[in-house]
This record gives sequence, structure tokens and C-alpha cells, in this order.
Amino acid sequence: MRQASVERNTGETQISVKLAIDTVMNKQKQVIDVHTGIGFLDHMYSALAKHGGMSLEMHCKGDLWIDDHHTAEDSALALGDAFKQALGDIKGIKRYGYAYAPLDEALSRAVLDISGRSFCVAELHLRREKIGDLSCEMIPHVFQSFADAANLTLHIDCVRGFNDHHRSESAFKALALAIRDAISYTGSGEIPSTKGVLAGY
Ligand SMILES: [Mn+2]
Repeated sequence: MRQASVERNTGETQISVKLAIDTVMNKQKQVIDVHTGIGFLDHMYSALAKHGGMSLEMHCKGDLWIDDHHTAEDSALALGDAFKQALGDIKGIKRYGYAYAPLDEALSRAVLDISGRSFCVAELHLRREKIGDLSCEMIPHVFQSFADAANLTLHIDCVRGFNDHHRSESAFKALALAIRDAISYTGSGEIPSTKGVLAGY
């Protein structure tokens, strides 16, 4: 069972994350309980966990009287850290994963390499200032922070769509499906690299 718990406390945010990445693979019931203080962000993390086949409990108390920045960024860093720890020994995983996810008129694509190197390109082209209480500019930043902390390479694009809620949600769902693909086991038991090692894991 690949799982991890992370506590992340700074002067700006206090966060606890409990993540299990094999819940559905192990035919267990998913537990998803996310409270960041930003409703739309909870919705996105919950979608990520649900469609990623994971269990996720996240509680964050952030300085929302300033704005949403620290809460969005730090929760994504904590989630990425938990993901990296839960992956643990990466022997035998597929490593690469990609997926498309539609949500009505919106369509997004996520391409993932559990590479040990942090890199993120997130092009969602959101037009609104905010969705609920989450600034649209923070949504690519959430993907960036997750990739940074998890040491993975992520390219995520919204291909089309009119509604920014749909565009964003389809991106999180595409990431969820790509993760499910990349963390699945090939049966080889080998580290998936010609180098025989993936630095960063
Ligand atoms: Mn929705």
C-alpha cells in the first residue's frame, strides 16, 4: 500500500495531508476529505483524488485574509511531497503516463513523466479573474508547485472549452488519469530508466 502523511507548517499556512495512491487498485473504498478554505480548490483536489483512484485527506489553515496565494501554493507543495513519499521505491512503475479528459465542451490533456526532475508547462488559457475564491492565475501555479515538490515532469494543456470551471476541472481530471497510468506497475520490477537509477527518488 503506497501512502504517506505530510505536515507542513509555516507562518503562512498549516497543512496536513494524508494520501494513499492505490486505493482503487486495491479495491478499497476511497476516503476523500479536503478542506483548504477555498471551495473551488477543494473541488479540484477532490476530483484529482477521485479520478486518480486515490484517498486524500487534506486540511489547510492559510492566511486567506491576505489572498489565496499561500494556501493554493503550499497545499500543492504538500500534496506533491506526499505523492513523492507515497511513491517510495519506484521500481516497476510505468513512469510515463498521459490522458485526455473531457468535461462537456472542455477538453484537457496531461502528459506526465515521473522523472525525478521538476518541470511543468501548464497552459490552460483561463479568461476569468477567479473561479469561486480561487484566482485563475493560481491554477497553473498549483500544477507547477505539485510538479516541483513531487519531482516530476508535467505538461498540461487545455485544448478547448468555453467555460473556465470546465476547462480547469478537465485539466485536473486529465492529470488524475495520467497519474493512474504512470504509477501503475509493468510487472518488470525494474527501475524505469536506462541509467538504472532515477535521481530524485
Ligand atoms: Mn465542477
